[in-house]
Amino acid sequence: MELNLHKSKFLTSAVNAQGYPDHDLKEIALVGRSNVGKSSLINTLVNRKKFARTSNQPGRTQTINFYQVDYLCLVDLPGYGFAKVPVEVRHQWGSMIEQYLLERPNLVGVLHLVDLRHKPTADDVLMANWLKEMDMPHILVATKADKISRGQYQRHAKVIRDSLQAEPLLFSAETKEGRDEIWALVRHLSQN
Ligand SMILES: Nc1nc2c(ncn2[C@@H]2O[C@H](COP(=O)(O)OP(=O)(O)OP(=O)(O)O)[C@@H](O)[C@H]2O)c(=O)[nH]1
Ligand SMILES: [Mg+2]
Repeated sequence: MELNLHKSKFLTSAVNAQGYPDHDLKEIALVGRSNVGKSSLINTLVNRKKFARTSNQPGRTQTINFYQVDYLCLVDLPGYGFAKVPVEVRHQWGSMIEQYLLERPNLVGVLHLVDLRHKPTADDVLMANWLKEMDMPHILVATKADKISRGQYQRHAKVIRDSLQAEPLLFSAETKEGRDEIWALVRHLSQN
């Protein structure tokens, strides 16, 4: 079913289950390292520049943010693996993400974002394995494709494929490459 993007709105931010919205919407969550482009991807999906907060500073998104888009809900999670965040805060974020992914009944699928330019980190591998173990439907997205020349796409995609055992969908928030495919897959996930 097509989505009406005009029916997009920020719902709420939460740091624990008490703060999650009380609704029946199916949720698709975005996970990935800090600064990988989770919030930017949400903005690209809804065709708005400042819908989800983005920043050059890794660690911008520090809460779980819920965005309604018509009949479904996109969930922007804090990024993992940012070394400059104090270790206690990292543990807090880790448990925030984990609790959401493990316990949220509305969750029907996950977009796992990695940076097309870089070899996946140990945290990326952990997340990929965890999603598989949990049998969580998920889509692997390689972001910032505009920063790589097309001639190098396959070489970079192979590094990700070899490391995470999945084919990444290439995406750019700058050029909007991959946007329509992601929407099609997200709609598909929301039918689960
Ligand atoms: N060139 C380019 N820059 C991007 C792209 N996506 C995101 N960025 C930039 O990368 C930086 C981080 O983007 P965010 O969307 O805030 O990243 P995030 O994953 O939400 O980060 P946290 O909230 O810290 O976890 C910003 O400066 C964005 O403009 C992209 O596809 N291409
Ligand atoms: Mg963010």
